[in-house]
Order: sequence, then C-alpha cells, then structure tokens
Amino acid sequence: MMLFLSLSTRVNAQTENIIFFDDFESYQAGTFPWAGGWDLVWYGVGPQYQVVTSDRYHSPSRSLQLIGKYGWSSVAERRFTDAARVIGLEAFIMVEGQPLFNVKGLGSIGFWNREKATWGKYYVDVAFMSDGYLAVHFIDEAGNEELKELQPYTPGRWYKVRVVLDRSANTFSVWIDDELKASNLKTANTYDINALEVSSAWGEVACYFDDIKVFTIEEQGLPSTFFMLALTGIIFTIFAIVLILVFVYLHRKKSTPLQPPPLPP
Ligand SMILES: [Ca+2]
Repeated sequence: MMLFLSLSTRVNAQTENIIFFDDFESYQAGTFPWAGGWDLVWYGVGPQYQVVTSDRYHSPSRSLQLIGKYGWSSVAERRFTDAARVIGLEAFIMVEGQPLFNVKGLGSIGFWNREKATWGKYYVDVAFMSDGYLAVHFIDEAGNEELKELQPYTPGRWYKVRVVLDRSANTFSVWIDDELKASNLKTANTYDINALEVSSAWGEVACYFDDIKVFTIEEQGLPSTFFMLALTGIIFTIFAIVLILVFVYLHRKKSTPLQPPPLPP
C-alpha cells in the first residue's frame, strides 16, 4: 500500500521548468534591457522612457518601465522557442495614475506573435483597463476578440499575474495575487505563440513590470494511475511467486533425507 501511495503521488506531481526569468536587476537604470533578450517593438512617448528604472520596483531595486503615447503604444517583447504543451507566465505589474485620454486599455502582459497580425496577434493577455478593472483579453475559437473582467485594481499597487495555457486544448486559466480568477477559458492557435509581450497603451500611463517568468509545466513520474496499478499488481505477483518458490524449496530440503535409505535385506 505504501508503495502504491508513493507512486501515485509521483503521478500527480507537476514541475515548472523556467524558460526565462528577469528581475531587471542586472541592467543599468535608464537603459533598455536588450542584453536580456528583450526587444522594443514600439517606443510610445519615446525610447528614452522605455527603460529599466530604480524609481519603482517589486524586487529591489529595479523594474522595467513602459510609457505609451496616444496613437502609439509602447510594446516590448521577449521571444522564446518551446514546443511544450503547457506554458505559463508570471509577473508583478503596476500601473500608475489615470489615463490622459479616453482609451480602453492602459497596459498589459501576455502571449503574442508580432508577425501574425498587422499590430501583432494577442492570444491571451491580462490588461489594466481604464474603467478600473483588470481583465483578460483573448481570441475565442471563432477568432473574435473577447474581454473578461477579473477584478478591480488600484493604481500604484503591484499585482501578481499568472497565466497557464494548455496549447493542446487551447485553454487557459488566470490567477491574480494567487487567486484563481478565470478557469479553462477557450482560445485558439496557441502553438503560434512565440513571445511574451508587455505594453503601455494609448493612455500614456506609466506601467511597471518586475520578476517576469515564463515557464513550461510537465507531468512528472509515470503516465497514468492505471499504469501504476498494473505495475503494482505485477510487483506483488512476482513477490508472491518468489515467496512460494522459497517456501517449496525449503520444505523439500527439510523432507529430503541426507543419506539414501538402507537397502532391503
Ligand atoms: Ca526587480
């Protein structure tokens, strides 16, 4: 029984393998983090504002600042290549202040592909909306853009965002501050994702990003409980057969006389 329990635990275990992690501590403040594999796709109010800063941070003492411009977002991406079925992102984000213009979104983090649409295709992204709500924005099975509100937010406060995406089923779940806010929503074509994006949109609101992690999730151990049951059965059967053979051997050894019987007269 103990053997079965320990093997069953291994079946259900999941492991996070990190594709990349960035806390922005290794860059000079005032520079863009090119050295970490980041690319500045659009530069918002100007490239000099899309920089690592020590003014705001989640992990001391730096974060990435992006500031968009009305009509011209600031978007940075970090490309990655991984064929894993389940991928995820985790990051801390803060947006500061109210939008200067009447716009829908202020800033976002998500999975996208720059080349799949004129202005990039966003498969799943968590966005700070100008109405004061955090929302998840995604493309549904029919190819339409969807928006689902998750919770209100307060400008100036850091939020932990986590998205886990099953690319085989095209489903994803979202957590805010470790609370599940959206579960198994359906999106599409997620094997086309080739990058993480972070953005500050047309509201010209400064957005800060820190402790960004992209990872895969893999099942650990053997593939199924059924297989484990079968394996456990085989082990017990072999154990029983060995016990029987040992018992028979010992019994025969005990009952066999050491000397042959005397010959009859
Ligand atoms: Ca940091």
